[in-house]
Parts: sequence; structure tokens; C-alpha cells
Amino acid sequence: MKNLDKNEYFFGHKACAGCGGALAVRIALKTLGERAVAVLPAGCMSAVGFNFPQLAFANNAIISTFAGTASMLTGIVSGLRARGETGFTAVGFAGDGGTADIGIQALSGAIDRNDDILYICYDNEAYMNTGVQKSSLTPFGARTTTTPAGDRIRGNIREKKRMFEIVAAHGISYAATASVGYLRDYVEKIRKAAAVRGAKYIHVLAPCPTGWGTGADETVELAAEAVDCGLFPLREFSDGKFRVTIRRTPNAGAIRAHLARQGRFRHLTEEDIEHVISLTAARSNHL
Ligand SMILES: Cc1ncc(C[n+]2csc(CCOP(=O)(O)OP(=O)(O)O)c2C)c(N)n1
Ligand code: SF4
Ligand SMILES: [Mg+2]
Repeated sequence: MKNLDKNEYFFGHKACAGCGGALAVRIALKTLGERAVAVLPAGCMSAVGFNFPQLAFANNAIISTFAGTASMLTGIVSGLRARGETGFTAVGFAGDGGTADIGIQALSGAIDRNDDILYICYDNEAYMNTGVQKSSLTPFGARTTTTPAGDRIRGNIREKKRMFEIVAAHGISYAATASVGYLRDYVEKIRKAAAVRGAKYIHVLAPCPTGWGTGADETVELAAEAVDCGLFPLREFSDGKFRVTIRRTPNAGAIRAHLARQGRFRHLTEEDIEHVISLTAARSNHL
């Protein structure tokens, strides 16, 4: 991609081939540059990035408590400012579990204080590092080890939590959804966020071949397809207003095809698929 730093800041890590989370972290750090200070809670990105003595980050990076990503970002900003440092970005990379379940209180507090932090949630839609358990961002129907597919209950019976709307409801300075299938849009949103003083949140869809039951070479295509079929709208919230950055009308055939290529949805019945399609249409009416 043009105008992106040629240097690498996240490399030599131990992520599975085709990991969407690793791509999300790599591109974000190339966008923010060497003055980014990264905070990562428990999750795949810290597990694959900090294997002493092989630190996979070229910039400063630290592991936080699971629940405390946002609090540690706040502390880093205060500490560096007290030392007279300027021109850095404190950026968090937390998974869906570490964000929408375990870290939501600290995140909410940091947004409420409008601390000058950038929080990036890489959403692979389950607790992947511990073997694929359901989080509140796991979509309806997905099979995980805690939402197995059987005759009576077929995968996750809950809907994906509306994390972007929850963050926006705080009146945050800047928030966006993004996808590793639309990297230019993702980079633009990171640049925009980095230029805003105050709390910023980016929610990036990052497929996990291991947990989704997909091929390592399908990640980027799947992430783009999720946007294109209407399942994962790309949006922004700034100055108190919502905006759609890449508009796609939900398409039943495309949703069907998107679900069919993922192992985690293979058990779904016609009725389940119809339900996913109607949920997607209902959500798109809120845009
Ligand atoms: C306080 C605490 N509880 C549980 C764990 C175990 N744990 C480590 S990584 C992980 C999964 C994290 O899931 P998510 O935040 O979605 O990130 P992903 O692994 O999917 O990248 C869990 C449950 C832990 N390390 N610390
Ligand atoms: S399990 Fe999934 S999220 Fe974790 S490193 Fe592998 S591909 Fe990435
Ligand atoms: Mg996850």
C-alpha cells in the first residue's frame, strides 16, 4: 500500500498462517510508526508476540492485565507526559473477549475521562487463544467449544453485542468499525484517530482461520466479504454523528455463501440462515 511506512514493527511472531489479528496489528503499527507504545492484554496477539527472548515488536510494547488495557494506556500517557515526552500514540490491541467482556469497564472509564488513548479491538469473534470459546461478540449460530452444535441447540443462541454503538453512546471523540479486508479504509481511520486528542476506538474485523474453520489464504477475502454482504458495516462516529464509510445493502445470497464457506457455521439449518439474514437486515435499518 502506498504512503505506508516501509519499516515493520510486528514481525517474527508465532501467529497461525493467515491470522487476521496479526495483520490488523501489523498494519496499525506501520500506520502509527515507531513512536507508538502498544499495550496488549492476554489474547492471541500477546501470546504470539511476546515469546522471551523473541519480542516480535520493534516499537515499545507491554502486556497488561486482561481487564486493564485501557487503564494501562491511560497510565502510559500520563507517565510519558510527566517525563516531557510528546509525539507518541498509546495504542491498545485487545481481542473481542478482552474488550466486550473482560475489559469493558476500564474502556468505559477511559472514554468517560476522554483520556488521550487509541483502543483497537481486533475482533475474531471468540476467545481464540484458549481454544475457541464464545465471547459476547461471537455471532448468532457460530459453533465454539462453549456453544457446540447439536440437534437441539445449534451453535451460539445469542446475537453479537453492539460494541461500536455502546462505545459511541459514551459520546466518544472518535470511533470506527473496520475490516482487514478493506485495509485502505482501516489505515485512513487509524490516521484520523491518531490526529484526534481524546479517547478513540477502532473495532476491526479480523478473521481467525483456526477458529472459523477457513483456509489461511481466505482471511482477507472473508473479511471483505463480511462487509460486502452486509454483515459487518463499515462506520464512523465523530462529532456526535454516525456515518457509513463503505455502504453495502444486505444481500441474502451473499450472506448464505459467506456462511457456507466457514466451518463454524456448517451445521446451520435453513431456518437458522434465514434468521441471520433477517437479523442483518434489521441491523442495517439502524444505520
Ligand atoms: C484474568 C485472566 N482470565 C483468563 C485468562 C485466560 N485467557 C488468556 S487469552 C484468553 C482468550 C482471549 O480472547 P480474546 O480477548 O478474544 O483474544 P484472542 O485470543 O481471541 O485473540 C483467555 C480466556 C487470562 N490470561 N487471564
Ligand atoms: S488462533 Fe486465530 S487469532 Fe490466534 S494466532 Fe491463530 S489465527 Fe490468529
Ligand atoms: Mg478473540
